[in-house]
This record gives sequence, C-alpha cells and structure tokens, in this order.
Amino acid sequence: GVTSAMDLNQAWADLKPAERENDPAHLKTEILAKLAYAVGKDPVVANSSDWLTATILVVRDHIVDRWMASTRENYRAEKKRVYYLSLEFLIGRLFRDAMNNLELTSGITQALSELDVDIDFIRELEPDAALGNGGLGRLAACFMESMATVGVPAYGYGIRYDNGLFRQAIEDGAQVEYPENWLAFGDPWEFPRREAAYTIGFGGSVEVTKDWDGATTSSWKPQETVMATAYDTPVVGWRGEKVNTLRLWRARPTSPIKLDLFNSGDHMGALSESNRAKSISRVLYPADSSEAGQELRLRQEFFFTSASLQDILRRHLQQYDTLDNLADKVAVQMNDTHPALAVAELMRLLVDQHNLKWDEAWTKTQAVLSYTNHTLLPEALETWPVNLVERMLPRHMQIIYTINARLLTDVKTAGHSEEILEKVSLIDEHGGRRVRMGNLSFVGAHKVNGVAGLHSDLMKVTVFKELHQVFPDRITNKTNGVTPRRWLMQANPGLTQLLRDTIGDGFMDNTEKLRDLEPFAQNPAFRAKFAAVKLENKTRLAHLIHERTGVKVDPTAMFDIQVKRMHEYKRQHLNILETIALYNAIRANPHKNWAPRVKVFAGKAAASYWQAKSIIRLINDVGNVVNNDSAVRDLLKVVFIPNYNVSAAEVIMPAADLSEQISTAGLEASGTGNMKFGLSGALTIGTLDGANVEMLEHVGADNIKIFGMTAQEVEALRIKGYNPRATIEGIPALKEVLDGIASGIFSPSDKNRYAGLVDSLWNSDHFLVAADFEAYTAAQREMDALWHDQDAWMTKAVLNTARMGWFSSDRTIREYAQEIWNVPTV
Ligand code: 475
Repeated sequence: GVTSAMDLNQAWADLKPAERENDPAHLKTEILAKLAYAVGKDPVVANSSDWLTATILVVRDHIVDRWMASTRENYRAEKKRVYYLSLEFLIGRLFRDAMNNLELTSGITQALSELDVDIDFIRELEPDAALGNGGLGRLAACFMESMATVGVPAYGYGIRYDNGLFRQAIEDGAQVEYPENWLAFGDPWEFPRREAAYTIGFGGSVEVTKDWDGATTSSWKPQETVMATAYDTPVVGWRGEKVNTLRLWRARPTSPIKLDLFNSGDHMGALSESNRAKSISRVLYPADSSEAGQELRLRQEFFFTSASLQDILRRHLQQYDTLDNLADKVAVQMNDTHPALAVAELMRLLVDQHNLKWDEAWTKTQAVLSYTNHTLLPEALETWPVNLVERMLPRHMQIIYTINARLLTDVKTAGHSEEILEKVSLIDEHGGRRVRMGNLSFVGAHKVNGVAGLHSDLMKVTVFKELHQVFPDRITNKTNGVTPRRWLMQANPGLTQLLRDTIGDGFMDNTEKLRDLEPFAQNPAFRAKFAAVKLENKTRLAHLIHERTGVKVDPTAMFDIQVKRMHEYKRQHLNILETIALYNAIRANPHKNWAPRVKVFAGKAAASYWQAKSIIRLINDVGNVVNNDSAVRDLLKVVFIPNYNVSAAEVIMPAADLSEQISTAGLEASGTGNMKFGLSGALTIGTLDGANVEMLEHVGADNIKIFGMTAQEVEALRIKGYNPRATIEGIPALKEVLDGIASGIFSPSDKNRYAGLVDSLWNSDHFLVAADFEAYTAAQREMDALWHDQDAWMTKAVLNTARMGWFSSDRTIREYAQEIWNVPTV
C-alpha cells in the first residue's frame, strides 16, 4: 500500500545512525529530489544517464558531510598535510568505489530497483577518468584512496586534462587512436573552485635590486601569464571515516581576448594567447615510460607544480602566519620527476617572495620534498635543454645553477673525484647542455624511493650510483601496493562474499587477515566454491571478449592473461611467440593431452611506438589464424581486448587463472597488475623482476612460477656480449616461429608486415626474448601439467589470495607516512 511521507520519516528516525544512511526508502527520496532539483528531470522522462547523475549527486552529498568534518578536524588539530604531486591520476570510475566505501551499496541498489533502475546498467555509463597512462598514474589513484583510508590528511595535485588517454580501437588488426572525451557530459564528482586561482608565469626576465645593505633581491618578470583554477574531487576512504581532496588545475587565459586586436580585425590573433593558455590543460601526454620532450610538456609540468606550491604556501600561511614550521606541517611527494621543478619553484617562492635566506630556504625545501622514481629505462629519464629552461623559466635556471654550484663545491670538499662530480651535476654537459631532472629531484629531496626492493637496489648501482655514494642515506625502498577496496571488494564481489562467509569480515579492515584463509586451501569443499567464483568471473570476461572482439571463448579453459602498456621490455612478444610455438606443437600433435588455453592480451601502445604497435598487430593476426583453425579445436584461442583501461581491468583481473609478468629482469620497476591478479587468486608466471621478487617471498616458491634470467645474469650476458642469432639458431621451435612470421603465414596479404619485428630479434633482441624463450616454454608446459590437476591448481590459487595481503597500498602508505612524511596513521 501507499506509505505516507510522515510514516516514512518516522520509520527512518527509528533506525540506528549507521542504518539510517543506508536506508533504501530514504535514499529513494534523496535520488528523486536530486533528479528533480539538480538534474531538472521528471522521473517519467528521465533517461539512464539522468538517473546516474542524480544517484552520484546523492552519494556525493553523503561524502561532503564527512569531507567537511575531515578538513575541519585536520585544521583544528593542526595536523601535518601530505601533498601528492602527480602529472597523472588514473582514477577510472568512482561510483561503485564511493558507494562501497560509504557502505551504501545495498541501500542504493534497492532504492534504484524500486525506481525500476538497473544499477549495473547505469554504472557502466559513468565515463572512465583516464588522466594517466599506466602504472604510475594508477598508483597515484590507489594512494589517494589509501591515504584517506589510513587517515593521512592529504591533497592530490595534478592537471584536469580536457582529454585523457586516447581511446584505442583495433581496425584490421592494428591500433588506431581516437580522442577521449570524459568531460562531454560534465563531471558530477567535481567542485569548481573559482576562488582558488593562481597566476603562473612563463618567459620574461629577472630583475635584480640592491638593498640598502648591499644584499640583492631577484624578482622574475614573466612575459606571459596563465591562470590556474582549481577543481576539487573528494576522495573517500574505506568506511567513509576520512575524506581527502584531489585538486586538479585547469589552465585559463589571464585575459580571454585581446579586444584591441579583435576590433582592428585580427580575429585569430585576438584569440591566440587565449588558446596558448588553454592548451596547457588540454591533453594528457600519451607517453608511458618514455620522455615526451616537448615544450608543451615542460609548460604542463611547471604549470601544475607552481599552482600547487602557491596553494600549499597560501594554506599554510593562512593557518599559521609563519613559514618557520613549514616542514613540520607540510610534506610534498614528487611522483617521478614530472614535478621536479618544485625544487626550484619552492626555493624561488621562499627566497624571492617570502624573503628567506638561501640556506634557510634550502633546509626547508629539502625537509619538505621527497621523490619517487618509477623507472630505470634511460629513455624515460627526463632532461631538458638548458636553453629551453632558460627561455621559459629564467629565474628557475639561475636557481638551478646556484643549487648546482653549492652541490659541486660540497661534493668536491668531501673529497670526491672529478668523475663523480660530473655524474652528480644537475647539468649534463655531453652533446648540448641539459638539466637532469632526476638529479635535481634527488638533491632537493630528503628521501628518494624506488617502488620495489630490487628496483631500489638497482637505483643505487645505476642511475643514482654516484649520488648514492655521496648521500648514502637518501635512497629508501617503498614496495608498491594496490587498494583492496577497488581490486578485491569492488572488482571481485563473488570472492569477497565467499571470504566473508569463510573467515569473517576482518580482512576488510586489515588485508593481512587474508592469511586466515590458508587452512581452507586444503579443504575440497572450499576449493570448489573458490573455483565456482572464478568460473563466474571468467564467464563475465568471456561475455566482454565476445562483445568486443566477436570471439567466443570457453570459460572452462585456462585464462592466461597479459594486460599492461605495450612495451618491448614487458615482452608481450615473448608471450605471442611462445603462443605460436604452442600452436605449431598442437597442430603437429593434436591428440596429446593439451591444457585448453585462452590467451588474453590487452594494452595501449604510445602512438609513435612502431615496434609496440607491430606486436599488437601480430597478436591480432595470430588470433585470426588460430581462432579459425579447426585443427586446434578449442585447445587454443588468442584474443586482444581493445581499449584496456581501469574499467576493463576490473573485469579482467578477477577472471585470470594465469598472470603473465614476464619483463626482462631488471627493467620492470615494480608492476602492480601482478598484485591485482594475485589478490584474485591467479597464479603468476614471471621473471625475478620488480615486485615479483617480493611476491615470491610472500606466496612461497610452490605457488608462483618463476623462470628465466635474473637481473644479474642479464647484466653479465650483456657485458659478455649477447648473440641473438646464435641463440635463435639453437632453438628450432623458435626459429620455426620466426621463419613462419617472416614468410607471411599470419599476414598473407602483406608478407613483409613483420620484417622489422623479426629482424630486430635476429639482429639485436635488446630485451633478450630468445635468451629466455626455452625457460619460458618449459615453465608454460609445467603450468599445463598443473592445470590437469585442478585440486593442486586451486590449492595454489587459494594460497595466492591468502598471502597477498601485504600488497595492499595501505601498507605502502603506512611506510611512506612513517619513514618519509613523518605523519601518524590510524
Ligand atoms: C613502472 N610512466 C611500473 C609503476 O610504480 C611500476 C614515464 C614517463 C612519462 C610518463 N609516464 C611514465 C612510468 O614510468 C611508469 O608508469 N612506471 C611504472 O610505475 C608504479 O609498477 O613497474 O613501469
């Protein structure tokens, strides 16, 4: 029957506070109110997007109350704040995340269902915010959620790109890039802050004035100025206890139009300055692990760094009215070298604008800043031409020179050699003078960290060898982690429910409690349930694969998955070459007891990275042949899922049986996909690289398949001299594969399509694909054998989930908080 509004209100008032927020009847009223008064739609005409917007606005309201409480409490208790500066935040969708962390999922689901709205349908309409490329950007997003969860008062600072990472389509087997437009219908999560705006300068000159006592003051007179305006998104932690802020900057012209030019008839000229300003926050550079090297990139870097530091100092001064306690109340983490100009900009603000003495400013700068390195690949290490920095940021170039002069004097005084001096210098003098952003970050920070144990160790003997000799206490390790809320609770609700039924809810607040699951690995009834959840997840992925590629795959086959950015060092080509060898073997011996496999690939290649694009095309071409060959029946399928992003990952990770982590040892700094797969019970086949090393330590050698050369062996082989040709000649199965590709078996219409790829393997094979091929093949055949013993496989799978708790980003953030930021956690 009809319930009166008064009865509803009374029923609601009778609920306990926690139930009250999640009360479906009340949520229903809230959603209807938003639909009418914020979206402006009558329920009878509202479309699915309208319902989504209205529901998001309801969820946002619930966050806002807690947000203000958090912010107020941080202020009142004079808590130290952490600022995470990152050019990338790979957020993905927020609807399910926010609902889950507020524990509103059941109430909202029911409220919507009573309104005849399917929550699973509207959830998919939310755009996937891809303001990042890959690992580095996704890590920043996991960290934001974990900082809110463990109670670190934090602000993320970045750029509100109009266009995020390109959308990838596969056309005729090849990658095609299309612009991405996540803001097309506006972003219901964000709050524009018109009042929070800063002037960012570029170019011009430096004016020096002499004071009465002969001291000099420098003052930068930029030739061009741009406004940075803030957009805030609340980030809610687990159980909604704390809410932090992600503040993204948008570039606006200082004056929208030059009216004098316009009136004189120069319509384009009147707008050119405006367009130049706006272009700064227009698009994310689609470069993962490679240097962009363009002037616009440097403008982006300075733009967001300067706006963020100005905002940080403004907030600090407003609260404390002094800079004396800056380092006690402010910690700034630089996510890679993209915000490295923070070293020079903070010095400029302190010395030129706040009149601190150099030494005092330098002490504060170092105490406030710290720096995370994410890659050792030489092509990814940023350097900028001195003359570009001089032209764009003349005062900063002077400051960098002064820092460098003092650095070199100190290092020399400490008795270090000329050779060391040359390597620690902020300026690379070889072939055109360039500023080394890694060295600048290292020198300006009190702590420098790598992202996994092996990576941090390698930093000390490679890129930062000399700086480490001079400052031996600066490098520290902080092994990456992933947020279990998104990557277990939200992405894998089936497993989460099974875990709650089996070991209780403890793991939801402390992921290490997943260990309680260990004894159940031996329990056949539990394993059957675990396997049933996996099958359900695989069925879901099979649907997605069919929808996006037209290929039908059998969910009972082994799902063997490699998803990540396409890069030669990650060796998707090792995987596809081994897949072809398997295909040849199946055809030669079709009635052997093969383990049916579905090989799944997904990942984007930088638009100009030809070799990576060639690997994508080869995977698709191989899929075309293999999937249509009746001789292999259902023993092997090869699929490439287009447009890999966070949302796709949420379907893919929980559906894997086997996780491919096969980079050339020493080159993958950490990897985080490896952790997401492991949490959902995939077995890993991988090299001793990045965080795979720590995964081995945690899950135990019986539960992970490690193969191939170690980082030391890779180095030794390179020193000795690697001969790919001789190596390939010695592996008939590999030679057959390469000859087959080269003869056009997979590209009959264009036999030369893979000449470049195949030649580079024969002639250089920089990433040692051939050197690891046999070890990889042997490891895969072991996995086949294990697959035939499903009890043994599932036991290991359960143990993977049980032992992955340490890889929560909560643990990582606690380590940063204790050892780098000096802030308490709860
Ligand atoms: C590592 N991106 C992973 C992950 O720590 C690691 C570089 C230059 C320009 C733009 N983007 C980049 C990276 O270097 C990057 O994403 N690195 C990755 O960081 C998080 O898990 O091993 O490759």
